[in-house]
Amino acid sequence: MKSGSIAIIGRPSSGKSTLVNTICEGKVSITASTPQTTRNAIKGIFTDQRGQLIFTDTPGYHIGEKAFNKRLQETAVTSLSDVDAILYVVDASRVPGAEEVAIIDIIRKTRKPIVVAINKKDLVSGNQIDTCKTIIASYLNDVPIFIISAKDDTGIDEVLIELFKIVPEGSLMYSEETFTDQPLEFRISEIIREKAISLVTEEIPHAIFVEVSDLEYSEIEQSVWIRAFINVERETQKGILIGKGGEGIKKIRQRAFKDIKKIFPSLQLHIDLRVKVQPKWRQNETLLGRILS
Ligand SMILES: Nc1nc2c(ncn2[C@@H]2O[C@H](COP(=O)(O)OP(=O)(O)OP(=O)(O)O)[C@@H](O)[C@H]2O)c(=O)[nH]1
Ligand SMILES: [Mg+2]
Repeated sequence: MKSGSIAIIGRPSSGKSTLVNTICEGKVSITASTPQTTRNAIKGIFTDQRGQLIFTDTPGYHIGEKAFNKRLQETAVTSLSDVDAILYVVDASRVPGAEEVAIIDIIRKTRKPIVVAINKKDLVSGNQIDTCKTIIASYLNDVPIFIISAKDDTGIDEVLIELFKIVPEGSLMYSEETFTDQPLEFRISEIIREKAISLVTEEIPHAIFVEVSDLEYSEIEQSVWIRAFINVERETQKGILIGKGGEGIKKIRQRAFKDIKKIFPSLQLHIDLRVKVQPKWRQNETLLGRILS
């Protein structure tokens, strides 16, 4: 039996979280078309007869000087230190640039086994894939490269075969049914953030963070009661999220309700969602420490 850990790293929006969800067959990590969606190191667990692969999804590696970006970078890089292998996800639909070079430099320095997955095969031409592969291979010539679509679940079996070759013999770290180890409050807050992000554009997705303030079970009523705050940086952003006549917040609540219900299928679910303004939270080191830990 094999058992090991793998960090997934790559540029923002390359499809890391989509890939971890496809592999682990569950909603491990939220996804969005806007970059810098993932903000924490998030574990997704895959188990079959071969053994167990424990993936860490990381924030997209983005070169930036702001405190917020630096913390995300740090989370991604720190995740590389404790793993048996690194799965580097490259977006085939974008020409490799400075960020790829920076990532390649970092992962090479770890001296850990690297596997490359060039993603979004479904989006691009064969030529584009070849160009991308040639560029990546010129930097990482001794590394296996696979072409996949995380969205369509193609090419991923080959990646798993390669990863199982690399990880050591060992016993299962998690039970077979476990696909993530995230605390419940965190999972719920992330689902709500995903639904809020999907309603807004430009800078607003980055200005959102969600906190669950109450989570109460009632044995008698067989129910769970959740109160959560969607925090934004400005009054105008609050207005946009709430929407005309509360339409926006209603949509977020309905969409989040559907996903959160899957976590509590047999309980009655109550969700109380509020929007709050936390000016400049991305510059507040104490808050960042709490949110991005
Ligand atoms: N067409 C296509 N789209 C994909 C594929 N994989 C991911 N996407 C899309 O790419 C966008 C980004 O996906 P994510 O999984 O959130 O990317 P990420 O690398 O986790 O992004 P960050 O967390 O911001 O670093 C989403 O709109 C996904 O639906 C794929 O294989 N094909
Ligand atoms: Mg992500």
